[in-house]
This record gives sequence, C-alpha cells and structure tokens, in this order.
Amino acid sequence: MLDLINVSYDTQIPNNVGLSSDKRVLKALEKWHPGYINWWNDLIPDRFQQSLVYLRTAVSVDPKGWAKFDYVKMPEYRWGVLLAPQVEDRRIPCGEHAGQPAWQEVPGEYRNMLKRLIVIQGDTEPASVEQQRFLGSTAPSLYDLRNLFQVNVEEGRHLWAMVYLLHKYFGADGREEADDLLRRSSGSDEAPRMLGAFNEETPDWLSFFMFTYFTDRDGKMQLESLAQSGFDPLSRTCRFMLTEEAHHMFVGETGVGRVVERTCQAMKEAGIDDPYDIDRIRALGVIDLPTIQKKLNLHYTLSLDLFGQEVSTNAANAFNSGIKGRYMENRIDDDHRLSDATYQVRNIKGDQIVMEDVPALTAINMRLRDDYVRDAAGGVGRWNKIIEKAGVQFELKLPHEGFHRQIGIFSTVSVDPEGKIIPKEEWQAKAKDWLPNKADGDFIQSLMVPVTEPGKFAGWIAAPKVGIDNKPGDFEYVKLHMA
Ligand code: BYC
Ligand code: FE
Ligand code: FE
Repeated sequence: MLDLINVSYDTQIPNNVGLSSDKRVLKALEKWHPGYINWWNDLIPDRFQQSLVYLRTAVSVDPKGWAKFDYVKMPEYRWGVLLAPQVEDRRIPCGEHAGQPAWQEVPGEYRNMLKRLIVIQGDTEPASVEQQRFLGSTAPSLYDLRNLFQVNVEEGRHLWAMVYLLHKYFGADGREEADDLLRRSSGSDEAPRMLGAFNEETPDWLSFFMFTYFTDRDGKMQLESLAQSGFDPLSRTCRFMLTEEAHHMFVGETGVGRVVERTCQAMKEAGIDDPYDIDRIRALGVIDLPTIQKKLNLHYTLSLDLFGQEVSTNAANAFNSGIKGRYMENRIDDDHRLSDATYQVRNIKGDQIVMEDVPALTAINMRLRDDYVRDAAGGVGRWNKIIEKAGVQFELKLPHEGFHRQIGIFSTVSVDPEGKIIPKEEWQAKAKDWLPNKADGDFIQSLMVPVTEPGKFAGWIAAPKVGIDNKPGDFEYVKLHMA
C-alpha cells in the first residue's frame, strides 16, 4: 500500500508519489539526476560541498513533523519529490469549470498554458541558487551560512518538484523543458533566466536578506495561487513547497531586522542621533539606515515586476480555465468566476496616477500584487519597531508601487518613491539617493568578511534571538572542511 505521508527511500529519489512502481517516470528522473548534480557541483565551491551542514530534510508531509535536522554534506542531501496529501473530492476552485472535480491528469486544452506556468515557476528556483552562489565565502556567521545553504538546498528541491511534474505529465516536451531548466542560467547573455529579477545579482548579504524577504515572498504568493490550481498534482506540490517557503522569508525578515538592530545599537553606543550622519555611522562598521532603505527600494521594486502586467489576458485565461487561482481563493466569498465583477487598477492619465475599474478577470495579477504589498508591509512595520525601541528617529518605508518599474503600466513613466511622476532627467539625477549606488555597494562589500568561529558574528549584524532547531548560541552549524 502506498504511504502518502511518509517518504519512501527505496529509490534514489526520496518521494511520496510511489516512484518505485512508476518505472517510466523513475527512469526519466534518474536520467535527469546527474545533470542536476553536475549543476550543483559546478555552482557551490568545493570547500562547502565537503563541509558538514546542519540541515533540515523533509522526511514526511505530515504538518506536525515533516522535517529532520542533521549534519549532511550538501551533495548527499536527499532532494525528494513530495506532494501534500490528496484532499478527498477536491473541486476546481475557480473559473468556468468551478465546482467540477479537480483534474488528476493534464486537461488537453490547457496543456500549454499549464506547462508554461510550471516552467516559469521551475526556472526561478535554480536561478536563485545561482544568484546566491558567491555568498558562502563571506557569511557573517556559521548560523547565517547554514541558513543560506538551507535555502539553497530547498530551492533545489523546488526545482525537483517542477521537474517531476514535467516528466510525469508532459512526455517528451516535458523532458526537454526539464533539461532546459539546467541549461539557462542567471545573468547569462545567451540563455538567461526567464523573469527579470532572477537575472540580477545578489552581491552581498544585505541583498540576500532583502531577496529572501521580498522575492521569496513573490514565490509565496505565486505558490499560493498555484496551490489553488484545478490541476491537482500542481496544487499538492505547491502546498508542500509553501511549508518550506516560510523559513526563507523568516531568514529574510530576521536578517534585515538583525542588521537594523546592530546599526541602531552602534549609533547609540557612539552617541550618534542623526541617521543621516552617514560617514560617522559607516566608520563604526555598520550599514546606515538610509542605505538599508535603498536596498529595500531595489529589491521590493524588482519583486513587484514579478507580478506581470496589471491588466493581463494571460492571467485572465489562467484564472478562467481554473489553472491558477487567487490568493486564498477558497476563502473568498464570491462566484469564483468573476463574470461581472470589476477591480480597481492604477492607470496613468497625463502626469497623474489614477484608479480605474476594469473587469476583475483581467486584473488577477494586480489583485495578487495588492495582496503581496499588504503581506510585505508586515515585516517593515516590525523593523521599524526595532528602530523605535532603540530610540532612533527613522522610518523604513515601502516606496510607491510606480517607482523603478520595468514591467506594467509604470514602466513607461518615471515615478519617485513618493508616487509623483517626474521628468526622466530629474529621476536619473536623483536615482543615486534612492537606489544603491556604486559607493554604497563598495562600502557594503568592504564589510563582507567571513566569520567562522561558532557563536561569533560580523560587526554589522546582531546575533539571532534563537537558534535553529533550538540549538544554543555557540552551536557549530557548519563544520567547515579545511582544504
Ligand atoms: N520578467 O500578461 P503578463 C519564486 C512577460 S518566484 C520578464 O503580465 P502573465 C522564487 C510574460 O511572461 C515565483 N518577463 O504575463 C522566489 C509575458 O510574456 P509572453 C515564480 C515578464 O503570464 C525566490 C508578457 O511579459 N513563479 O518562486 O500574466 C527564490 C506579458 O505579461 C515579466 C511564477 O511566477 C518579468 N518580471 O504574468 C526562488 C508563477 N513579467 O507570454 C523562487 C508562474 C511578465 O507574452 N508565472 N513578463 O511572451 C506566472 O504566473 C506568470 O507568468 C507571471 C507573468 C505572473 C510571471
Ligand atoms: Fe522556491
Ligand atoms: Fe524560497
């Protein structure tokens, strides 16, 4: 009998999808596996591959106890294929087929749309590992190094999750797409990753924390939407991925919070009250709050681009066909078809930003972005509490959604962080005050020196409040391999 809660280890690929009795898919995945391991080995420096990292591995999909913590060498990590348990009698939650039984096989008429969304989702996962590949050598502590690698192995598992769906449900062209996921690479000229933000650099640890806070949160919102899919295997896959995603955003939120905390603390100790006294603050070896705001501006706006066009027929089709739902679709109290509903979308009239009603069906991306903005605001409020508690007069803010955009309605105009449309030349002249400039980058880079003694932290970041898996402060999260 197939055990759908616990994970079977009788094949090379741990799974709860009965791979050992699905020879075709097992073979296809075993064929794909070496390419994946090569990709991993080329990416992560050898010194870290040989190190023992205190990682969690998913061993079950039981919400009460799905993970096990232990020392592992990363190339030996058991990347598995895990789907959340099937919900009995699950129905398609939205669109023209709402109420019909969820699909257990790919609905032929929506095959291409479904495949495209799975490929885009899959493409982001290895991209993020590629973006973060240089960070290991400058980790501010063993605790942070471990968190980086935890996020990396889980993004690797998310790639596995999408590759499984491609192999299992999309035949020969699914196999080709799975191979292409290892062929494209972040920032490459010939074969870049599919979405803009995933070709940007993650040059330092503050960027890493901002990325896991803001960009992994796009991941959360998109996975929530795909978890509402009428295609049940996709829904179940994404539901399990979401349990892992929570930790990635925790790393981001606490990471930024610890940087903010350390800066405020150093300012107080030195008797500096003015957060804009940048030279003196930087001389303390901490990152001034205005520069943290610039990093926030950058990563937030890059992440907003990931929601696509505000008004989108792609999104309307995905919703109407029942392939992709809204955030918390099953909790929304409406007809789930949006036949007559409208939704407010920002538009540009002359030099003004106005609100306009459009058919709600076409505004699915906008609605998800609105949900995202609300979700993202939470952590910013908690960072501000840290600043307030330290007695520093400064407030971090999400910039206006029109600021610094490459996709959608705002990509055609220059908007300042307050939401005012301004001449392009003025925007360009002020950009260095709004986004990290070369000098900011160089300064942050100068702080990026590795700290590898258990329980010690680089001077620009505070220690975390609690350890991973309740470990004590001086726990050796990574046993570094000495070459
Ligand atoms: N960059 O009608 P539109 C994660 C393209 S993150 C480049 O708005 P749609 C993670 C678009 O493809 C979550 N191109 O499109 C996080 C379309 O092209 P075509 C990833 C872009 O489909 C951290 C055209 O512009 N998952 O998991 O409504 C670490 C028209 O746009 C971009 C997903 O995104 C862009 N930013 O919306 C690790 C879920 N935006 O087809 C992992 C799957 C748009 O006309 N994807 N374009 O040639 C989707 O649901 C949708 O494809 C999108 C775009 C929301 C991304
Ligand atoms: Fe992911
Ligand atoms: Fe993630």
